[in-house]
Amino acid sequence: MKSLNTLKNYINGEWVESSTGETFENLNPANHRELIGLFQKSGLQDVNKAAAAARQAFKAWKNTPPPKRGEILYRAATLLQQRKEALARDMTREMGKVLEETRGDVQEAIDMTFYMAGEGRRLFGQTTTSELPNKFCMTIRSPLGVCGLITPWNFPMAIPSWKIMPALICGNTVVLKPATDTPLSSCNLVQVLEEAGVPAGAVNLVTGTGGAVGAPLMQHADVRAVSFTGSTEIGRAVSQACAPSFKHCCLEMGGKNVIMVLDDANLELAVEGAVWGGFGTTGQRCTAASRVVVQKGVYKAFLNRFVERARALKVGNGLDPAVQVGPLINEAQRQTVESYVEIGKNEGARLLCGGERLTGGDYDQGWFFAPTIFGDCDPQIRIAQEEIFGPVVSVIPCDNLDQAIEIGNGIAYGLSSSLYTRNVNNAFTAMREMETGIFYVNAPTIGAETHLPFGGTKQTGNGHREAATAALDFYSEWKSVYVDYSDKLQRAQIDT
Ligand code: UN1
Repeated sequence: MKSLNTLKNYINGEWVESSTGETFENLNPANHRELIGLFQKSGLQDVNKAAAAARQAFKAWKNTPPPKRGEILYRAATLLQQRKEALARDMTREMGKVLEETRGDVQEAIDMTFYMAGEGRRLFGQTTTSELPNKFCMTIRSPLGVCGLITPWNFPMAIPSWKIMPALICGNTVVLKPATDTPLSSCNLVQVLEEAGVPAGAVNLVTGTGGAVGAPLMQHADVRAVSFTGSTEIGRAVSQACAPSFKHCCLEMGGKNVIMVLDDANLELAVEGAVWGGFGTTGQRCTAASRVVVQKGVYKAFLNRFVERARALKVGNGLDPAVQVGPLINEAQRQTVESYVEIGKNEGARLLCGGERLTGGDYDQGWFFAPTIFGDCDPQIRIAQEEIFGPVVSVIPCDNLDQAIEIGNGIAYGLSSSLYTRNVNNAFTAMREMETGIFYVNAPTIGAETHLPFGGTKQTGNGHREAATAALDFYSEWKSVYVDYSDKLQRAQIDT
């Protein structure tokens, strides 16, 4: 059942083939006999063309009044709303997560696009006083120029929108390099932006590998800022590529997020949260709750209930409304997950459910893996320390809140964490002590909203935040403006 749908790059307002003349296949992870489409296997020349188009378009776009830029984004958000169902279906086919979740992914893009459209009438700076008479001081936001955006496959539309929309509203132009596993959703998003009236060159899309497209993009002399979401390992390379020319660089990398459950928690709610946080999106979220730390008084009861719920999850093709957990993104990812299961077993963790690929019938056509729980984990073992990016949760016992916090913070990452408790003192103590960029009380570690800053500490990020007005701080620079209307030379710090 092969379709010959060939999708193109979008450069300078036109859909064009890559200079290499080559394409790559995008397969459905739930059924790898289904070809989603052929996509351009681009190279250096395509990056150069896209960066040149973005540079060319920059001046007119930056001088377009921000409310007008906002109107275009508003139209794009409306188009996304109208097409939500079709876009979600395309996304489930190329990425695998269940339809309910891909609808959520498109919704996140809609939310971000409306949010940033509204920013077109704000983009607030400050007015302030001067130490000298008849002098006025203010700050304004200036765009940076061409932004290179490199996005992952797990949120194929939401994450590109987190980067494109704030970049555009601030007056930048962009070149997007989407993940090779999910280029269709990026094509769909860029098509919407084209129809909404984004001028030629302001948004460019180049598909292909990280090595052939991502690397030259982050090194390109005309690119002033790079925003990357992906692994900590690649993030480090992005940071190094940006350093020699001082490109601004926003990195959103790994996570090893924790749910902490205290004896005084609503246990059923905590179990439900751990199931959604650990196995939602098949565990393929940087915010996934891959560790659960449980206080001893409820440890056994929690574990029994958690395993029971995980065993009952229906794994399959995400287009089937009865399915709760889709496949992994590709065979390489499945092998990674499998190897971590072996590591966990060898480290002495107790495998309580799952731990194996699913086979037989339709399972043989996809990259399916059973929801997996390890109990009685030592917090220091590799499966409790390293990001797996799959449906594997390590459960760790603890004595009290202090110990839970110590274990929770005892990792290299700092994206998201959560505490289940009915005690307000415990909640506020953990809120203060957790070293993560996102913290939840009585909710799992996933599900951030677009009007709050998104990002993490330690090896998760490099100090920037996406979403909310925090994103504007990355995609613009402050310009401090002094207007002297005294009609004479006034010297700051001297003519006091
Ligand atoms: C990611 O996994 O890279 O907070 C992003 C969440 C989603 C975004 C996750 N809104 O889980």
